[in-house]
Amino acid sequence: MLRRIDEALINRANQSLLNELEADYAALGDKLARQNIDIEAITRSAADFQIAVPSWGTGTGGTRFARFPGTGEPRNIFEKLEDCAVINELSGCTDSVSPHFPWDKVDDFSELKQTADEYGIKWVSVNSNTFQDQPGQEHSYKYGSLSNTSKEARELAIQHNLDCIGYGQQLGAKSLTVWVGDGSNHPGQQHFQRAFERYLASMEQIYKGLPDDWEMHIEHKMFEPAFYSTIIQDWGSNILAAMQLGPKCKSLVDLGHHAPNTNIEMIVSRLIQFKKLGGFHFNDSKYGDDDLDSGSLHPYQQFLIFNELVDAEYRKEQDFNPAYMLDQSHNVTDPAESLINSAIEVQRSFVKALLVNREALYGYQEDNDALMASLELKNAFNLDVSPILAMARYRKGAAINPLAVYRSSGYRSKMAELRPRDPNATGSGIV
Ligand SMILES: [Mn+2]
Repeated sequence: MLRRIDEALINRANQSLLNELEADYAALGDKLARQNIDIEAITRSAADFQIAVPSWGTGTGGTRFARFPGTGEPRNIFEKLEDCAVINELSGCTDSVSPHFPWDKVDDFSELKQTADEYGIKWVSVNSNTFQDQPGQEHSYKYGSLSNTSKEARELAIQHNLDCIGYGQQLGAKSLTVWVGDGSNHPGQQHFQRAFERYLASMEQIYKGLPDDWEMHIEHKMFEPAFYSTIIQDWGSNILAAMQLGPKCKSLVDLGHHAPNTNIEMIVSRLIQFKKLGGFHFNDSKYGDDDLDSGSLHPYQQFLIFNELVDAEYRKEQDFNPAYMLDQSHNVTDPAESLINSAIEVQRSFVKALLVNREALYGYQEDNDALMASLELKNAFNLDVSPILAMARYRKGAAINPLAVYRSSGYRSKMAELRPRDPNATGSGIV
């Protein structure tokens, strides 16, 4: 097993914090026991919770205005994988990576898979990129990809998605996430129905190329890079497309891809009900697709989403297995630090949702007791579950205080020496 962070460093740091953690954990355990909640069961669930890291999130993101790269950033997928291993070793809850092609394309996928295996990292959903032209590309995506009026451009986009499935198969992935930047900037520019028909016809070709045990996830986004209309602008178009394409096609919810104040948890409920929830891109936002760190602004919204997810698990909903992934753009922080912190913030929402007394909540709902129903949720949200998260990490050999260990390891400054910046490097964290 390959490692990036010295186990002895983690162990030393953990030993210095263990007494304090055990005391906090025991106190929380007593408190939960009074509510008939077994803290050990919650801690086991916390330890099982895993969220994927996006390969593109390991580098500094950027805006339309500028990108301010940090030092020691990964320059290729092998180096991104190294940083993902660091994030997992410290957080204990990110054992998979989601790659993006062609950014992460390599000549030898078996070498990439083997390296990931040695780090104990799995590959999950592969992402296609038809929102920018590649050097020398014959048919441009300027006016769209899968919905382009040009048959040649559409075929190029279809083939790229089929190629992505092939790369993913070599890595052991089981799903393809399709987000397209297709849309229009002017009223009248595009015939809505014809464009959607072209998109669906293209997606049918990709769907036919899915292996039997694969899923295809469609990601909706209401604006950007097209600012008047987008082809899959919201969950309505998304679920329509997913229903049209077939049972292996599901919808993916990126939290930032909605208008401010949208009731995302209710969208999640609808997708669960119709067996169309494929997965998530977690992030947070204030105004638009800001791609801010998960839970940094709206932790209650994130909790309410997990309330729906845990409820579906509690009800043993059939065919319910959404993929969890972060999708953030880190502009002013060390991406590894943000990803560690964000993964834990998502795990925190999951754990808090486990504390809700489902039967009590159903009772309040049946009795139309609005206040007690909302307090059942709010009381779970208000409880500090940090000792559970820290204990889950400690028992897995991860860090009780991951950020402190990361900083004391000097990882980034070591990488700054080993990874001199490539002046031609591009790529932002916006997806
Ligand atoms: Mn996304």
